[in-house]
Amino acid sequence: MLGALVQSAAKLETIDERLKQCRISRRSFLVFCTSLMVAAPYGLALTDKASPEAVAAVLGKVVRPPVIWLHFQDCTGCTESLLQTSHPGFADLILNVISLEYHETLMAGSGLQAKQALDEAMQKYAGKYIVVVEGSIPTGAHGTYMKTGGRTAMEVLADVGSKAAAIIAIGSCASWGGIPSADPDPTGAVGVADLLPDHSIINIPGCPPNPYTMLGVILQYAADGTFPETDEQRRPKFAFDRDIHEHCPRRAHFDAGNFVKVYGDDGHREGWCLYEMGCKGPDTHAGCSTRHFNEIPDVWPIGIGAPCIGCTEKAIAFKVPMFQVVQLHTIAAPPTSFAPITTTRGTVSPLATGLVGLGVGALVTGGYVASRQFSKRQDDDNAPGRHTDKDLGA
Ligand code: FSX
Ligand code: SF4
Ligand code: F3S
Repeated sequence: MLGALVQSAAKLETIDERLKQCRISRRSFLVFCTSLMVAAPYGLALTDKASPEAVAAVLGKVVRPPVIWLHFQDCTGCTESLLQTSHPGFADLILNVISLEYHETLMAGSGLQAKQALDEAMQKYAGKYIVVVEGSIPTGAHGTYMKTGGRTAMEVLADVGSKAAAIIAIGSCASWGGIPSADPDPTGAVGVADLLPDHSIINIPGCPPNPYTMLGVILQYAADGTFPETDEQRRPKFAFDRDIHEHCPRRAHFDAGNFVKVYGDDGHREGWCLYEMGCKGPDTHAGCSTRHFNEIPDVWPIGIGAPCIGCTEKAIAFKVPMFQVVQLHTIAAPPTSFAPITTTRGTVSPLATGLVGLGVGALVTGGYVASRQFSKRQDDDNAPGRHTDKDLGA
């Protein structure tokens, strides 16, 4: 594969010709490739080992897949988030990478005109188009909570989905029900896979999802007709295989026991850990902590001082109360459960730690920090409203 890439890279005139045929400028394509492809494993493999030109050579072969984009019970935040990207811009995506045949929010047509556009696209590209679904599907009262063109959302999905090559469920609503499915779930909201379990479906949850996850998935599909590897919830592993907590910039504060207690307190102003404010980062798989939104550093929930609400997790988002602390299943508990410490608070001198050398020094320093935390936590545990590990079942 790599050999083929390098060979193609040597023939840049051919790539240019191809790009010209597709009406894509080489510069925008390279910017597009390098900025976007780092998101997908496919892209990672390429950008890791090959030059941008080589990446462009592969992507020069892109056959723009026809896309039909359906809206059900949603807030349009998923489309909004995608519209805010600039590397590539949404225009690049829909003009150069995919062929957007139908999108209820963006299309100029409405009513009969829109219905005709949908019918024509389904007929022309039967078996070849991708359906992107945004929003949950109401199933209560036989689906009568939502109708478009006289058909329920369930009927529209069954019809459009039946002739699709693949379906991308974008956002938590389309993935499993999202906000509309929150208790008491009056409309019986479900996700796409609940209704079409045997279809080729990839879920990109998030409320809204990170646009680069969506772009990475679409670009891989456009490049070679495959989807990235997914986990048991059909989420692409490249974006959902780690939890937020693993790469959170506030993790050092978690480990040191520095927790925000109230919004606006000194810890909050200092950027301390939001665990005690209900942050679901330790139990939430998503890439937000490393891939911020809309190319602006720190634009993601924790980056702006709000706890993660676990919007990508079916079992958490809109089910677990916002301020409830999560149990720590897979990671070390906060410092209270470190091994017993024998040093007393404040007794380890810098001179002593210097004398015993680096390795032992690290241990002692760890013990010192932990002992401080231990006594600090004991104080805190007695504070009104404090959750202890015992309360949490840890
Ligand atoms: Fe749902 Fe999309 Fe949440 Fe909104 O439209 S995933 S409510 S941010 O954006 O469907
Ligand atoms: Fe970051 Fe939340 Fe983990 Fe604290 S609990 S380190 S804020 S992910
Ligand atoms: Fe959602 Fe948490 Fe990321 S709320 S956007 S998964 S930080």
